Amino acid sequence: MGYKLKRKYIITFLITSLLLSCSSLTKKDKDIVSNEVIPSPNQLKYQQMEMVGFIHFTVNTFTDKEWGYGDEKPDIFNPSQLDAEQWVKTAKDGGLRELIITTKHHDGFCLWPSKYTEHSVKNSPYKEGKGDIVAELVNACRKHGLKVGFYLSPWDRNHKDYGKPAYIDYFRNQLKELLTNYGEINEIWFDGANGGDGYYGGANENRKIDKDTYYQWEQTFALVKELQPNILIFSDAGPDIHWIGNEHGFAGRTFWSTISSNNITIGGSDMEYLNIGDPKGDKWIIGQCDVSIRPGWFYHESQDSKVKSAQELTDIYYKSVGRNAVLLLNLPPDKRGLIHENDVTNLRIFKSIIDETFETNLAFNAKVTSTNYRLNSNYFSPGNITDNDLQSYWATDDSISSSELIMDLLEAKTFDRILIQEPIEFGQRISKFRIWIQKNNDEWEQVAEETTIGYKRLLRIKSVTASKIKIVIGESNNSPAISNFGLFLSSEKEKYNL
Ligand code: FUL
Repeated sequence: MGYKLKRKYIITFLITSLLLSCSSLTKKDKDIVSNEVIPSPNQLKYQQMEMVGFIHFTVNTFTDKEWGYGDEKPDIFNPSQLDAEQWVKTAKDGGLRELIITTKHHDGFCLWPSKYTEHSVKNSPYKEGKGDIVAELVNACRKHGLKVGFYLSPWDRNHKDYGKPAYIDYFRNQLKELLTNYGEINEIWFDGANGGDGYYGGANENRKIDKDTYYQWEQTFALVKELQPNILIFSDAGPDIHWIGNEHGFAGRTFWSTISSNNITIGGSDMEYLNIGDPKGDKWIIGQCDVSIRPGWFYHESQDSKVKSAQELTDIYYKSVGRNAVLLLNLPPDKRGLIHENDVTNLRIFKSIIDETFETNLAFNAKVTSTNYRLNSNYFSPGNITDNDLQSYWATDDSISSSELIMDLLEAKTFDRILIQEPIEFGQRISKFRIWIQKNNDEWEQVAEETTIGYKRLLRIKSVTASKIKIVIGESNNSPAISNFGLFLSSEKEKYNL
């Protein structure tokens, strides 16, 4: 009896300790969050996708224009070999995790058979008016595991009521169609172009709107969230994802995912402010870097030789994903309804550069020591940054705002790319850091000095060979934390144009 009782006692003791330690870990995590501005779970998932894509396609593809006037005849829209699966496979092979389609651009032509207008694919020769390109994209995305996003231009140069209250009803009716008939939609994209000249049902005039009052965005956003509770709304001022302030695909070298809601207005925000963010911001809004693989957003045959090279795309990657933002890369289908061969090739080479570069983390399992770690608990120990696991992280005690981590690689390694990630579920904190290396002697040499990190920071340095690395965190808004660190050697392909 004595033995059985003892065994029961030991098992109960072990289970209780396990439960206690689990709950105390959760408590530790909660404790570190404090009252900071943090991303929603959906924003976190979106940021982790890193790269998404745009499909710009409409009557402009056939008229060789960037902005259609709104008087285009639907019968010019006639792609001969449209294959949405080719778009999706191209995007997926290029590392893009979502595709956002221009369901309606400024010209007002709808890629789906909207029942609220005749200006759509239903009056085009495409599939004898029975086509629905939005549905084709959605189906292809579902089949290949990509998320879907819709671009719906608020400005409509075709509609007779644009500029009047009746147009807002039309716009919302279209939103209802798009957000109820195509299943779960991950993102809705509202651009900031706001009125000007257009066809407007034959009026052919200039119409100005008051960007602050006309669209009544608050109600429109509420409608969007009511129809799709998990959707993320993009505009140049959020509320979930914001424009980065340029169309080159570059986030600021300093970039905060927080921003102050008082300083942003849809269609009228300071572009530099959007490009840098604000460490004192009261809202977490993801920065999104939109850029086209070609000079234009729509396909133009004259630009077939001007497709961005794999090396240019790689540079954009470092200036977007590598600066704590999400890259939104546009791949415009041509008149056939296919993504052109040149775009497909360059995107594929770009992806191979990224894959080859980040294949082997030379800091994996490196021994790490730090001047401080929270509560001296293993849960927050510095070794968590070299375990290639985003869930585990190093953090300091609350009173600390600067700190040092030293990594011992155990042998000399050659690298030219550095990765650092903060566990942003606890907010974005670090505002100044430096990286030092130690070669074979005892001397430390500084190789980088930067400001923000956020979800992901990638640094390009000249190639060095070192056995010890030091991260010195100079300033932080709150006790610093790092989830991941990596050292890599860039792909040879990045160095020359293929
Ligand atoms: C802008 C539009 O005016 C461009 O044509 C393009 O669609 C870009 C992504 O957004 O606001």
